[in-house]
Amino acid sequence: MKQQTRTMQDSIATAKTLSEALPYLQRYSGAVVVVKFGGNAMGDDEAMAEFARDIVLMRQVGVNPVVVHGGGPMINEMLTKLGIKSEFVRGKRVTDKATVEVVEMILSGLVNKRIVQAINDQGGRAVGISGKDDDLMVCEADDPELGFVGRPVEMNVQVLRDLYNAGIIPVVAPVATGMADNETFNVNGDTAAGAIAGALQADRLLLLTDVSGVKNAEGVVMTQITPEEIRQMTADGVIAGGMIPKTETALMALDQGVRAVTILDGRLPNACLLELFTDHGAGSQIRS
Ligand code: X2W
Repeated sequence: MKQQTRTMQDSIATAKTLSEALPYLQRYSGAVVVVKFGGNAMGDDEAMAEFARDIVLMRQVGVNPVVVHGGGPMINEMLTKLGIKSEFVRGKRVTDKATVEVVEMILSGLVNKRIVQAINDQGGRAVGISGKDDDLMVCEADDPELGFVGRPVEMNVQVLRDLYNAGIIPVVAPVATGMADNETFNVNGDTAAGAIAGALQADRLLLLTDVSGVKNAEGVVMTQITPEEIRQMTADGVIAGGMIPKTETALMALDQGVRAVTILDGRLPNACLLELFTDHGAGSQIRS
C-alpha cells in the first residue's frame, strides 16, 4: 500500500512537471537549438544515454536539435597511447600532421559514432557528419603557431537544415576541410558550435561542459550575463583560462544573431531539459 501511494505521488509530480513545461514547449516548438557536447561533459554509458534521451525528447516536442561535439580527453588518451606529445596554446591544441590524423579518427570515428549510436538507441534518428561533409565548414589556419587548427571562414549549413527538416538529428564532429586540396583542420569544438549556431541563426546555443557556469569575482555563478559584462569581466581577468574560448564563442554567436547562449554543466541530470523547459534554467545565460 505504502509503495502504491509513493508511486501515485511520483506520477502526480511527473504530470505536474509536464504541465508546467507547456509554455516552454510552446516557445521552443520549431526552434533550432545547437548543443555543444564537450568531451569533459561526456560521462559513462549511462550519462551518455541520458544526454541522448534529452536530445530525442527535444526532437519529439518539435525542437530541431543540432549536436556539435568535442572529445579533447579522448584525443589525449589516444595520443598518449601512440606516444605523440601534445600541448595547448590559448585553449587550442597545437596540431601537427600526425596529430590531425588522430584528431580526425577520434572525433569523426569513435566519439561521433558513440553519440550517434546513443541517440539511435533512444529511438531518435541521428546522422553523424563532420565539417567536411557537404563542405559544411571550410577553414583556414587559425594561427601559424597552432599548425592545422582551423578557423571557419565559409559555412554551408544547408545540409543541417536538410537533415533536421527530414526529422534527422545531425551530430557534427569539429573537423573541417581547408581552402586548398587535401587539407584537414582540427577545429575547437566551441568554435565550431558557435560558427554553426551563428550560420543557422539558431534560437539557442547550449555549451555543455564540466563547470557550473560563469563565475563572478566572488566565485558565484551568474545566471544572467550581458555581453558588456562578459567583456568587462574578461578585461578584469575574472573570466580566464578555458572559459575564454566559451565566452568568446558566445559573444560571436550573439553577434551573428543567435538569441541566447547558455554555458552549463553537462554532467547535471537532464541538463538540456532543465535549461530549456523549466522555470529554473541552468548555468549562465548570456544575452543582450
Ligand atoms: C580540439 C577539438 C576537440 C574539442 C582538440 O584537439 O582537443 C582544438 O583544440 P572538447 O572536449 O570540447 O574540449 N581542438 C583546436 O574541442 O574537444
